[in-house]
Amino acid sequence: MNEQLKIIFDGVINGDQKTVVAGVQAALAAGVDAACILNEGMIPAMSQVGNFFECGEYFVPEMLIAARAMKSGLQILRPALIAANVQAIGKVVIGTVQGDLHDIGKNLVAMMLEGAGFEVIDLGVDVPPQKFVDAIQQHQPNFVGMSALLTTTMPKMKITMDAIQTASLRAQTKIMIGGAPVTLRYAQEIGADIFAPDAGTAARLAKQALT
Ligand code: B1M
Repeated sequence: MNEQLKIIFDGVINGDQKTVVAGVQAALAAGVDAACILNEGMIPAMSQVGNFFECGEYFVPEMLIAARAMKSGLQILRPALIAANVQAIGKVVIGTVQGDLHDIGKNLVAMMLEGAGFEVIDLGVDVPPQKFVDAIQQHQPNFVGMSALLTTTMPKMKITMDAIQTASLRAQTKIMIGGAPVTLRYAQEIGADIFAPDAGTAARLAKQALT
């Protein structure tokens, strides 16, 4: 990895927003390819952050500041990526299910997915089943991600899946679910394709499921 990419890589891992922004600006000014900055500097850094989180070396605050640094860097990089016509590796529609206002975990998952190279359409919180259906029709995502933090809102995952099925959209999109009360067993019970216990795993499994 060249010195400029290493600065960006370390900046994301350390959650150092200023270093990442300055690093991306410097790399672009030096003529480093935007896709290379993304694919060889920023995405591997965010994937390392995910690994640290999965193995308990990083906790939520470290992941949040790393994701914020990544987002700031992406803002600088985005115009260059668009100009270079760099395609996202896939598209995800994500939201917290109806009746549920918790979004910290869902936002982390969205940021990790973005960090992994996905285009993320975030529907926010308290998302009714029909809004997921409409978003699938509009955006044609590879995945739909649902988050729930309350045992009382978990059943909305199944209701949303049923609405997706009724709209004949189930075959074209994989469904990933997660959130503190959600388990692999529940995911299997309702027929979701992917369960992820944390944001790092969510990004890793989403990437795996594309291949
Ligand atoms: Co609420 N809340 N809350 N709350 N809240 C919990 C969840 C609770 C466990 C607290 C408790 O009683 N011990 C409890 C639920 C109990 C239950 O259902 N059995 C609870 C309750 C009861 C409530 C209210 C009903 C309280 C009330 O008003 N009486 C109310 C409900 C409001 C509503 O949603 N309708 C309520 C409100 C709130 C606040 C608004 C105050 C606030 C939310 C702020 C916000 O999100 N913007 C809040 C908070 C902060 C919490 C706790 C303290 C923290 C949740 C959190 O952000 N965790 C929580 C207690 C706790 O967890 N210790 C609690 C950090 C976050 C990073 O983790 O969301 O699990 P998490 O996300 C992880 C994974 O689960 C996974 O990846 C993330 C990162 O690793 N993941 C996914 C999440 N979504 C995923 C999706 C995926 C894949 C992985 O694929 C798509």
